[in-house]
Amino acid sequence: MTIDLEKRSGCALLTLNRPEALNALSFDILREIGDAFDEVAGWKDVRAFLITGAGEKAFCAGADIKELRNRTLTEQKRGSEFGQSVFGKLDRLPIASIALVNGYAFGGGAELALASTFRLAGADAVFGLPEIKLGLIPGYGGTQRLPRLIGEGRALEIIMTGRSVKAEEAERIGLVNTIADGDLIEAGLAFAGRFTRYSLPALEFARRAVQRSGDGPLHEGLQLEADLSTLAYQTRDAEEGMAAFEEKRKPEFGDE
Ligand code: CO8
Repeated sequence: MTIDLEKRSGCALLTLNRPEALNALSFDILREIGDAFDEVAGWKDVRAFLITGAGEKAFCAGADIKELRNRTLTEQKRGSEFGQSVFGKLDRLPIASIALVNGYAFGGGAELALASTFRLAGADAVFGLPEIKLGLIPGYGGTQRLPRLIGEGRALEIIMTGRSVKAEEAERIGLVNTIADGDLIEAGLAFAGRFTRYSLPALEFARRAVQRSGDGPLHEGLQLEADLSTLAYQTRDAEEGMAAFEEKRKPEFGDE
């Protein structure tokens, strides 16, 4: 196995564990990541999903370049679609995911972080989509998720120059939510603690509505918002939340 999957303080924690290759995404590790996402989807007792990379140097240095060579076009296309489908599983999880980016997040590694709900950077984090330097372009979602996050102009500049983005700039342009001091896993658990006390259905509906905001026409997004806010309204948690407000007490959400 080249990943570790465990539970930590009410969260799922996945560690890419191939530090000798800077956690590069071989086909095997991608498959393991996909299986881990499926497994976590069935865990009822976790409220957020943290993803990190083993070793001091890298979150993940991208697709395994040594494996990329000598592929047929069909293999290449399937490879790209496979990586996209693995990272796409994060969107469909009932819980939010947080990429804890230590060191390099390049290529497919940056794309894994982009597919996560939130990104926390260590002070040493460096992002990049350097595929252009290999004569390639991003293939695991980077051309679609980066512009949605930071805008087309900045995304084009980063993708077409292949330049690196350090933690401070990443925070300034909205590529990461925040820079964390100290132990990144502790920081990730603390970050998760800022929302995991709320009702899981409400958190999921909010995430789904916001994630669709860049996808289509405004009127469709507004319809989805109306539908999901009505679903949230029908939960016991909404009843409890509004009752607790009136009774001037803290709500006790039961995730239903
Ligand atoms: N793939 C395979 N091995 C890697 C990768 C990688 N992406 N990155 C690092 N490694 C290996 C190195 O080969 C080296 O192994 P060895 O010791 O056996 O030579 C080991 O990890 C340590 O790396 P370095 O010695 O290079 O470490 P440095 O600190 O000198 O440099 C860097 C760190 C700057 C991160 C450097 O390793 C680097 O530039 N790596 C490549 C980054 C990159 O270009 N990533 C993008 C890859 S392409 C991609 O992600 C998407 C392609 C399109 C998808 C298509 C789908 C099929």
